[in-house]
Amino acid sequence: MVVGLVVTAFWAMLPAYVPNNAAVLAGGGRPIDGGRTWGDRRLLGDGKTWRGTAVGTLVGITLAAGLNVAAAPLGSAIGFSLPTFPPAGALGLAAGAMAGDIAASFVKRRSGRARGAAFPGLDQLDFVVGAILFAFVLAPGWAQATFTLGVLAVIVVVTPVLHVGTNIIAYLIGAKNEPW
Ligand code: CTP
Ligand code: MG
Ligand code: K
Repeated sequence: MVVGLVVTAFWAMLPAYVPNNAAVLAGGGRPIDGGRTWGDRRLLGDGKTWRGTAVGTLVGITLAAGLNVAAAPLGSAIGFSLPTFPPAGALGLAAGAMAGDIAASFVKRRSGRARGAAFPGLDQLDFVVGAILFAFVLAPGWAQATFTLGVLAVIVVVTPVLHVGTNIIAYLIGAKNEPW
């Protein structure tokens, strides 16, 4: 029962988890804010780029398409029914994850944090809130059926653990500048 919830939650959130990591690997180039400032601070900073955002979103959508193919055979092999992703749901999760992370950078700059500074709590959940919000806007029926209260509860607990773990690995292999 609980294992089923965890498996479903993890699977349903994969198109939101992977874009962040893809953006880290693809990052660089022109910043989204074009270097603009508000007061004496950047709007978003050099850590939010067009390339990272575009690649992250595309990787998330592509991953969702792959998961759609794997859901039935893998699900019956492990004995769980794994959700599939309609195009609007996949777009919502991937683009929403990127948007949540971008919104968090705006909050970080406004609160005086430099690029790369940690903001515990926000760092681990910004993309989750963005992804689920966008999914509910773009694919409401699917999102309601997929993100039940139980699944949402698991996501809020499990995501920070996964996020911290992934970022430490990304830091250790040299893909990320900070271990958060
Ligand atoms: N990245 C990107 N575009 C995005 C998100 C991330 O290019 N939309 C890349 C950048 O190279 C960024 C790296 O991934 O430096 C790490 O992402 P993140 O930790 O989110 O950014 P920070 O550099 O820490 O900047 P911020 O403080 O604004 O979060
Ligand atoms: Mg960072
Ligand atoms: K971030």
